[in-house]
Amino acid sequence: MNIPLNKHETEELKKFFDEIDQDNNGKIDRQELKQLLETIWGTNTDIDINQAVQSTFNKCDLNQDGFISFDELTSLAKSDPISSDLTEE
Ligand SMILES: [Ca+2]
Ligand SMILES: [Ca+2]
Repeated sequence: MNIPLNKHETEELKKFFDEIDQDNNGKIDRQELKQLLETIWGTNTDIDINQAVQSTFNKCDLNQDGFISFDELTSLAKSDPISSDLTEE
């Protein structure tokens, strides 16, 4: 599946990306993703956040440089409903 996001979806995704990208360097690192998940799930959760971070990176970090770029997040949003779940927070 390769459906282009419409303008609205791209803007929403960009906002979401900017929220995660706390140091505004244009890419999401593991620490930033971890903080996001801790914000969503809290620290008193049965979910293994480190594991979730790892599996998210396995899925998102297409060029495996250790960061998730906006392009990579966009690709994920097009192919995997998990990120639209997150944006519905
Ligand atoms: Ca960053
Ligand atoms: Ca990457």
